[in-house]
Amino acid sequence: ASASTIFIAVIGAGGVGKCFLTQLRDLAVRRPSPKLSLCYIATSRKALYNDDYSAINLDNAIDVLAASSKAPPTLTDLVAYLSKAPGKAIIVDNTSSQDVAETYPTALKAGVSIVTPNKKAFSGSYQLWQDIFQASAASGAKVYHESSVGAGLPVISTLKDLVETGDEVTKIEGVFSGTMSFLFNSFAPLTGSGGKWSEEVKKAKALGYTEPDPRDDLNGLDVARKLTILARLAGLPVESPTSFPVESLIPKELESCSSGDEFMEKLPSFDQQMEEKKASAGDKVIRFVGSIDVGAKDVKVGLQTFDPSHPIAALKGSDNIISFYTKRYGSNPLIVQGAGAGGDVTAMGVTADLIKVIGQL
Ligand code: NHO
Repeated sequence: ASASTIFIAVIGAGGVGKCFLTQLRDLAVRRPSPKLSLCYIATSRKALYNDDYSAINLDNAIDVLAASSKAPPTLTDLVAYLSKAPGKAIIVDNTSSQDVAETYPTALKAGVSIVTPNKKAFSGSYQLWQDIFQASAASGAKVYHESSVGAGLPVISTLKDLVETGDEVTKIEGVFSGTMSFLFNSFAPLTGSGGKWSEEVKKAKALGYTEPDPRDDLNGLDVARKLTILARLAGLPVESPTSFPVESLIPKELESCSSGDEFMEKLPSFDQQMEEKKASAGDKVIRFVGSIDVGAKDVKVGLQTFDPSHPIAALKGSDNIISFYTKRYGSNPLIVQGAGAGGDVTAMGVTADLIKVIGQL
C-alpha cells in the first residue's frame, strides 16, 4: 500500500450495507485514484480483515465474510488497527448500533473519518453530538451522515448549505418516515376512502416498509430522531429525541404487547379510533409530520391536517418531503422530495458522502 491508498472499514452488511458494497465496488473501478481498499468488513457476529491491511476482494466480500470464523474485535481494537493503517482510514457504519455510534469521538480523535446512515450518534445525547464535532474539528477527520435523514435525498447537505451561506432558516416541516408516508397515503388518500388502518399496517409490513416490529415505526421515535438531527444543524441544542412532544400511534392498550405479532393481531380492534381521526379532518387529510419552528425553539412530531392542495397531502408511495422555510426563500419554501427509504437510495447517500470525504483527505 502507498500513501495514495484510502483504507475503508465497513461495519454492518444488512440491507443498506450490501447495497453500499456494490456501489463501492463500482466506485473503485470508476475512480482508480486514490486507490480505495476495503481493509475490514464485519457484521455483529463475524469480521474479515488482514493484519497487513491487504485488500479484501470487493467482488465476493459478503460470501467470504459469511465463511469467516473470525469474531469482530472490540471497537477500541478496530480503531487502533485503523489508526495504524499505512494511509488515511474511513469507517462506514451501516449498523443501527448505539455502541458503534459511541465510538465515533475516539475514531475521529485518532484521525479516522466516519460516514454513516446510522441516526444514533446524531440523535442521542447532545453531549455525544458535541464530542463528535469537537473531535472532528481537532483532528481534521471528517464525519458525514446524509442518509441519517431522508435516505439519499439531499436534506442534510441542503440544510448545511443554507446555514453556512448565512441564510436564516425559520422553519422546517415535512414527512420524514417512508413507513408513515406509505401508511397515510393509502389510509387517507386524496381521492377515495382508503383502507382500514390495521390492513394498511399489515400491507406495509408485508412490503418490507416497516421495521420487523411495526411499533418501532408507529411510536414516532424514528421521526423524532430525524428532527433532532435537523434541529441541531439549524442551531437548536435539542437535548434528546424525547425532549419534545412526539405523538405515538400505538394505542395505549397495545403498548405492553409482548411481540410484534401480538400487536398486529390486536390492532384491528382499534381501527375505529383511526377512522374517527380521519373523519374529523373533514375536507382536509391527516398526515404524520414533523416540524421545527426555529425562532420559537419548538420541535414536534405527530398528526396534522393538510389542505388537499398542500404538497404534503399529495405525496405518493413511501416518499419523503422536506420543506425549508428561510429568509432568502421567502414564502415559497425550498422543497426536497423523493424516495425516503430503501437500500439502494440509502446507500447512495452513504457513497456520496464517502466521495466527499475522499476529496478532502
Ligand atoms: P439491517 O439490515 O438490520 O443491517 C444491519 C447490519 O448491521 C447487520 O449486518 C448487522 O449484523 C450489523 N450490526 C449491527 N450491530 C453491529 C455491531 N455492533 N457491530 C457490527 N455489525 C453490527 O439494517 P439496514 O436496513 O441495512 O440499516 C442500516 C442503517 O441504515 C441503520 O442505521 C438504519 O437506520 C439506516 N437507514 C436505513 C434506511 C433504510 O431504508 N433501510 C433509511 C435510513 C437509514 O431512509 C431510510 C429510513 O429511514 C427508513 C425508515 N424506516 C423510514 O423512513 O420509514
